[in-house]
Amino acid sequence: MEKLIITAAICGAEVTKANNPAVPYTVEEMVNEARSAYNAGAAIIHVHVREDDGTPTQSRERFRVVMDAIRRELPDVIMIPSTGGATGMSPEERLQPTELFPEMATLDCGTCNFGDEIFDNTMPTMRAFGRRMIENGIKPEYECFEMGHIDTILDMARKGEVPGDPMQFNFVLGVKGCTPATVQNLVWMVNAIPAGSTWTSTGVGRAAFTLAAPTIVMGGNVRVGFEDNIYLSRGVKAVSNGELVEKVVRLSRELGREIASPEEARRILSLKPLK
Ligand code: KMH
Ligand code: ZN
Repeated sequence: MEKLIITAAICGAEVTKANNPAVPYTVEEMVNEARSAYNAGAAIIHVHVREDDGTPTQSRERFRVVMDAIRRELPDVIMIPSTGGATGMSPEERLQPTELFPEMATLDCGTCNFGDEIFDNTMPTMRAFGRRMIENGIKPEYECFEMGHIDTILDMARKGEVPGDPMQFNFVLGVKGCTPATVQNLVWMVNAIPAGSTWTSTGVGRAAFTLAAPTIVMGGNVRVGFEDNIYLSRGVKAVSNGELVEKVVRLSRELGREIASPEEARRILSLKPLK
């Protein structure tokens, strides 16, 4: 089995300092949180950006400033900027980070409920995102919130509308209104992707670690971070993203699986090596 790739989703678009004061907004806070996650064992940072007051934004310039600052501090880390942004943003707004030619970016695989909101990903939107990623040489991380999202994206890959083999999936389970974070659902989703694909699971809320454990054993990769969960354990808020990553590292080592460095993660994900 390959080593475990850990992704830290350090801030997301929805969670606020009112939920957990450690949620980063400013460039300096983003860098500090990225560093804490990296030092704990994360090879990948999933990047959302905020204005200094916490308002979610997809501004290309804000992404440039934040990603450059993280890059200066962590020269080899893999960054996956979000093209999901926050619910209600337009496709054009959401696409801005792809203008920075990141090595990867998220591509959300269908419309779904998202708590009280609707996360809108129509077929034309997804085709536009796929075209952009093909043109700009960006490897998508296919975010699947629902079981049907897998079929949708596999059909698009067959038609050449999104980048194909080898595909990297992220099964984001436990969003209110979407596929629940159960082991049965995870197994179903893993069985639905083509051989040779890589995959990550993200357990939202209290499922953060109960989904991580089976994922580690099954050979998948794990995402944790404030975007998905602000608690280290029941009733105990995490003081940093690093603390959440450390817990995954502990679980993985107990289960006999070592942690991938960014260089190892690049090989596992079929990304170009840095040098
Ligand atoms: N904030 C969610 C509505 C992504 O990064 O691609 C969508 C999201 C997915 O976070
Ligand atoms: Zn995200």
